[in-house]
Amino acid sequence: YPLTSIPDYYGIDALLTEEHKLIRQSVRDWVESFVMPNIDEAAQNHTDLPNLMKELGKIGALGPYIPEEYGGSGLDQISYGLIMQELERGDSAVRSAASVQSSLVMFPINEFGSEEQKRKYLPKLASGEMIGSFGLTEPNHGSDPSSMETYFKDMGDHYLLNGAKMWITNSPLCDIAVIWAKNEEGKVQGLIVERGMEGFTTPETHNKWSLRASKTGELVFNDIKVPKENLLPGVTGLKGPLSCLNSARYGISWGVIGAAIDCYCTAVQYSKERRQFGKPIGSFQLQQKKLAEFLTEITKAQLLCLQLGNLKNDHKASPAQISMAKRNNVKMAIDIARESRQILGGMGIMGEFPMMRHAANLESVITYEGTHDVHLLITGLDITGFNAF
Ligand code: TGC
Ligand code: FAD
Repeated sequence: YPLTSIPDYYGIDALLTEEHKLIRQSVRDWVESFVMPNIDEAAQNHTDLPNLMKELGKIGALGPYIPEEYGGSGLDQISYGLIMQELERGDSAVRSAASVQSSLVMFPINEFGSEEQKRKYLPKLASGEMIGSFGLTEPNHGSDPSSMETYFKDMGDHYLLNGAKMWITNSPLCDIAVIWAKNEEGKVQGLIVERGMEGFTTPETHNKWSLRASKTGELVFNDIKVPKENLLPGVTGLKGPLSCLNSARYGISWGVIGAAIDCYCTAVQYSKERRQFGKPIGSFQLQQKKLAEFLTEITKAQLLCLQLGNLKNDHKASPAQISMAKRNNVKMAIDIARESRQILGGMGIMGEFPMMRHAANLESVITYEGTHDVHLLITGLDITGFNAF
């Protein structure tokens, strides 16, 4: 479909700067040339795109808001959002790779790391030379991370780390993992675990029907001796990992608009070309209802993200506001992926079209970074003051 058909129904582009539009265009061009021609095969074969992290590094998609002195680009939050949107138009796996590296690995090192940690890790993470993963979720504790069991003990000249993390994006590929564990007082702290440390393994999770172009696995810590300089000194408590989630959830809110746009544009074009009963199917009211609702929901999601980005640029976005955007926009995108597939009839189940892939990916996206229901409860708490967890 022609790129000019990408919806901007409320003229939101007028609210972007020239720099925003240039950044969006450069990521869009890269997605068109690198992701779109290869993604169906990668997803069908359950393989990741070759050299994905280095390619993302080359286009400046890793840690775009990290200061330039540490290898980032010092960009604003709307630029970050636009990058995520374009990446997820290609595939949620590509946005996931950039989300984890940027918001879950570079963000905590930049916010809570020592000067030595920032200089050691951030430039290599920004270029994609080093791959990071983020370990919060455990086999027995997903929505309730404060009950985590992974712990470390102070052994004098090092920490001794034991436990396991599950469902970890890029764990089988990672060079380092920012992981969250309890100290001897039961307080959550962050540690940087490096591949090669004795007792550290990263088994892959096989047979996913979702995010098939992304690697997922475990992080297993068996009596690992972690050097003391690998503790993140700047934060104690669950607010450490949850602040990272604020950044990643914000990026997802933008990202999923990209997946929805890809499905919408495909459905519009198909509905104009496919003829039944002697007419284009786009001339039938029932198909028009679907398309009209898609455009309405995409437009609402775009406005939500743009204002959330403004709030974030001013450091005024509350976790509950971010939660609302994550929940609303992921639901919007998964609904559009499922409904738009129907517009394509039987063709909609084929790999030549993106709907099934996006719909399957979005089943993970609606679950990770806080499930849809957890985000509902966060809004419920914000409204009423009553904790319903
Ligand atoms: P609660 O008692 O409410 O809070 C504990 C402490 O944390 C503070 N806090 C936050 N701080 C910053 N940002 C937030 N969003 C925060 N939410 C809470 C809070 O102020 C408190 O601080 P303090 O100083 O008083 O101690 O915590 P709770 O145990 O009741 O849990 C709350 C709940 C359920 C909302 C939270 O734990 C939650 O969000 N659960 C969902 C877990 C989740 O999202 N996991 C994501 C794992 S990472 C992932 O999925 C990556 S996928 C990436 C990809 O591939 O793209
Ligand atoms: P559970 O917490 O067991 O929830 C099961 C169901 O119960 C859900 O529907 C949930 O909404 C509901 N529920 C739970 N508590 C309540 C309640 N109080 N009230 C009402 N309903 C409730 N984690 C990481 O740390 N790092 C990663 O990189 C990462 N990548 C991931 C990649 C993929 C592909 C996937 C699928 C997950 C990833 N995750 C990652 C884990 C993800 O964050 C968790 O799956 C998610 O937080 C939910 O946890 P859970 O799967 O244990 O579900």
